[in-house]
Parts: sequence; structure tokens; C-alpha cells
Amino acid sequence: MNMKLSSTLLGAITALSMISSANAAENWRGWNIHVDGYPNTVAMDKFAELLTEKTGGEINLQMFHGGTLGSQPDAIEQVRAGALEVANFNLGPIGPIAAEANVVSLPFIFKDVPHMFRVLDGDAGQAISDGMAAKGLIPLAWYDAGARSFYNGTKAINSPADVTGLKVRVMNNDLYSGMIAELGGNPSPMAFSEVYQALKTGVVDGAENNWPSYESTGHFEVAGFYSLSQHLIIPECICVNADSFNALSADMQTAVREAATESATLQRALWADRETASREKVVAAGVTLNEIDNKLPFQEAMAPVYENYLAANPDLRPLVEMIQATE
Ligand code: GTR
Repeated sequence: MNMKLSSTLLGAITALSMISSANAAENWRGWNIHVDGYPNTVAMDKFAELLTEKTGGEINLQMFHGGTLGSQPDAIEQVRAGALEVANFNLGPIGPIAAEANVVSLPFIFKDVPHMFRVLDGDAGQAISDGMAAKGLIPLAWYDAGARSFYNGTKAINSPADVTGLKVRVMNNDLYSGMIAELGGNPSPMAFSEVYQALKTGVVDGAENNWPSYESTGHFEVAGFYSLSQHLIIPECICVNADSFNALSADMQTAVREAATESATLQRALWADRETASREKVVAAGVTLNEIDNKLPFQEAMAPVYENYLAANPDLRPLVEMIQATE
């Protein structure tokens, strides 16, 4: 082959490979509900950065923060349908779609956050992941969302009776509505973005969330009594559309998982700091922090939530028992 021909050939091959790698590059879009500076927002941005780095630019993720692409239940459907590829979701609103994932929404199922992560790292976590994947959402890594407690604008909550008659906002999930009803309250499922206004105008009396969300949303400004019931410890995921993930080569899948794992390590560290900072901030702003000495009455009052759930989903009893038996 003469020099001229071979250099022409080489040029053609180079051009072709450039075209095919340009075709291979994927542009993903990601959803996140939280504001700038929130641990999850920072960690999702890190995930995007790591994705580009670890896939050699084959996957580029553009993040949309602050719930700008829709409410969480909407975004869950969008990721399942492939209209969005990635998101940071709380498992609460995923429960109604993936039955296995709903076990994490049973009140007091986890002893504490480290227990939750031990469960997620074991067989129960695998069963939850498989259940989600079967519904089109693959969890790549788990984020910390601390524990959720009650807050309202008028009084400290010390016992279930204190919730009686209160209208309490919950996330979209019948388990949470049942939980409030068992305490004698009126549950009001509502999108996260609407809660501030609802608290302010008295559409609801109270809500429940972790320290960072109570603070970042400004809910503490309009509902100044925070009572440490810690009745729900719900994990969050970086979730990816199953078809998008499954279509990747094994190497790319590994790169994506590594990026997610590193993002989660960062999120958990940022979370620990933010929990303290948020608590300190709201207390300094005048919030009444109420420790609940005895949480057993709450557990007992919420026990029918388990019974009803297991009666409706008898096949999930082994999973619930596996979680309860995890040290
Ligand atoms: C936050 C969680 C959000 C959302 C929100 C809510 O703690 O991070 O994903 O679920 O609670 O209460 O709607």
C-alpha cells in the first residue's frame, strides 16, 4: 500500500471512529428535589462530574435541581418511562410502585441509620433493589436521609394523643396516611413544594421531616415546634432508568456504579454535618426542640400499620422479618 493511500485510509478510520464515539456519547438528564448547597444536591453534582470522568466522556449528565422538572411522584414516573435517566429519590414515594421497597416505610422498622445501611448492604437490600429494578428503577447507591420527626406551629408532641385532630402533611404513600390516622390525626398527602404555603396558611397544622429538610425549606419559620419522634428512617437512592443502564457495556455499568458509590460516600459525610448545622440553625432561630422520652407509645399506636400491610402483602413478611432480625 502506498503512503498516500494508507494515510487517506488512516484519516478515514480516524474520522469514522470519531463519528462512532460521538454517537456513543449519551446525554442524560437528572432530577433532584433539593436546593443548592443541600448535601444531595452537592452529591448529585459530584455524581455528574464523576460520570463524565469515569466513562471517558461517554455519559454526560445534566442535573436539574430544586424539583424544577416536576414533583417527586411525577419524576419517578419519568425515570421509569425513560423521559429522564437519573434521579435522587426518597424511597417513600417509590413504595406504592415497588412493593418490596415499601418495607422501608414501615414506622420504626430500622433501629437507627447505621442499622438501615447494614440492612441495605445485605440480602434484604438486594430484595429491595430487585423489586425496584423490576419496576424500571435501578438503585445504584444509597443516600442518608436521617430520621423524620413531627413538627407543627402550636405545640410539642409528646404522645400519640398530641397528634389527635391535627392535620399532618405526609408524602404520597398510603402507609404514611395510615400511620397518621392510627394516631388520630388527619393525613394530608401533598407535594414537597406545597408544604411551606400549606403550613403558613393553616391548610395543614404540621408535617414530618428530617432536620436538613425542615431547615432548607423554611418550614421551621412557620412551624416552630419540632418533636423528636424519629418514627421513619427512609433511605434515598441514586436511581437510574433500567433500560438505559442495561443497554450499557459491562465496563460502562461498572463506571456508573463507581461514580454512584463515590457520590454516596460524599453525601453521607455532608449529611452528618448538615444534620448538626440545620438543628443548630433552627434552634438559634427560635424553634422549640422537644425530646420525646418514651417513643414506645408511638410504636404501639403505629403497630396496626404493620398488621394491615402484612395482611395485604403476606409474601413480604419474610422480608420484614429479615430486616427486624438484622443486627
Ligand atoms: C425529604 C426528601 C425528599 C422528599 C421530602 C418530602 O427529606 O429528601 O426527597 O421526599 O423529604 O417530604 O417530600
